[in-house]
Amino acid sequence: MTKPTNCPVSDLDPFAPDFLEDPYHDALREAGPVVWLEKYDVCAMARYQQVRAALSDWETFCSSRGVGLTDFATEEPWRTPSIILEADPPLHTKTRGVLMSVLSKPALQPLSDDFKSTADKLVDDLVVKGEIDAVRDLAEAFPLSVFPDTIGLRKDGRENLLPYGDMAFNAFGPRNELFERSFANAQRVVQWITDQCQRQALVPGGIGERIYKIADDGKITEDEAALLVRSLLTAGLDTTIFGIGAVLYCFARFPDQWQVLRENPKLVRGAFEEALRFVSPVQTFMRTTTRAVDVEGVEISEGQKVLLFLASANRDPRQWEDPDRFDIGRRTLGHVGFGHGIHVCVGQMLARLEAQVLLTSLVERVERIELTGEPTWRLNNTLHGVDSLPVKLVA
Ligand code: OVP
Repeated sequence: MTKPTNCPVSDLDPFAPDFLEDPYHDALREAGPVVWLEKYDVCAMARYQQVRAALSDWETFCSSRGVGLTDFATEEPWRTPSIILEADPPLHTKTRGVLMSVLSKPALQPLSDDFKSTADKLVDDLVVKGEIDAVRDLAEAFPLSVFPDTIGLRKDGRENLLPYGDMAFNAFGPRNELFERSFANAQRVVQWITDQCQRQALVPGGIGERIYKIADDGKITEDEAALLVRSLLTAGLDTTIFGIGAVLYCFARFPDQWQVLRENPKLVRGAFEEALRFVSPVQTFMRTTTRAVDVEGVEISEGQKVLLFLASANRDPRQWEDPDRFDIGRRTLGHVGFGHGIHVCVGQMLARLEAQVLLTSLVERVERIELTGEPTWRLNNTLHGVDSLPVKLVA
């Protein structure tokens, strides 16, 4: 692909380690509404308004050619494309409807009491321990103890879930060192995931079984049911772990905000949304243009990959007042941490349920979350979040 005329050029590598550690990209955002990344021959947008507009216009900025660097029209994807993430209407409309029906707020409501008692027990034990790693012990432990059962996965082999998520999110980026490292055991991990998506592998009573029942009703095929279960296993765990990690990181770093929440526990919902805006666990997604399109005077040609910086848009001072401040009382409506438009996160109700339940258990029991060491970041070509977060929970 060739650079559009009058488009500023950047030699930044958004998939290099230093960039991935600090992905809010003032430089990229301020360079212009569209920036050409010469390292990858892609257009980038990092301003709120353009990111949101591109996500809204799925007819021009399509997903069916992949939402990573690989252009499915000309290159082989690493796996059968997702029939929801990497699809456009009308296929997307059908598959989205299926996942909506099993992931809507009313559909998930029956899970909340169970989730709450699991969270209460987890937090009770951690408060006794006092000094913990909030990533391992909370952000990972809680989703791992509720999500696989919610889907209906068997107990053995679950250690493959996180490596698979890491692979899938790295695969949206270039074949750099991060990518290669996460694909070390690819064959074994992919095989396990593929096997768990089959009807006979799923435990009755879970969301997986419900998707297959929708196939029985004739709305989708059995093969499509398997691919939709695969979508849940790909997108449902790492993202939530990074999201919960984000909110715990924010409270450890900004203890005054924890006191605000302690005084008004109703703010748990707003707190999670603000952490998603502030940290943006999913940093980037791409689209491919289906036609030539003018964006703020820059003519982008057909078939062009466009990299959208969700993290940067969520810190755009054109949109947010004092964007680098974590403020749980802020109006977060319109943040693009879950994306926007027809592909906006279909699992957001489940993510919110998990995060809010866990935060509620914490706020009921923990007076202070004290940082006891420097957090470390886990690097991934798409995801951004804490890898370790040493804290002391003070009852
Ligand atoms: C964040 C997402 C991410 C990765 C994979 C899939 C969805 C999928 O559908 O497989 S959404």
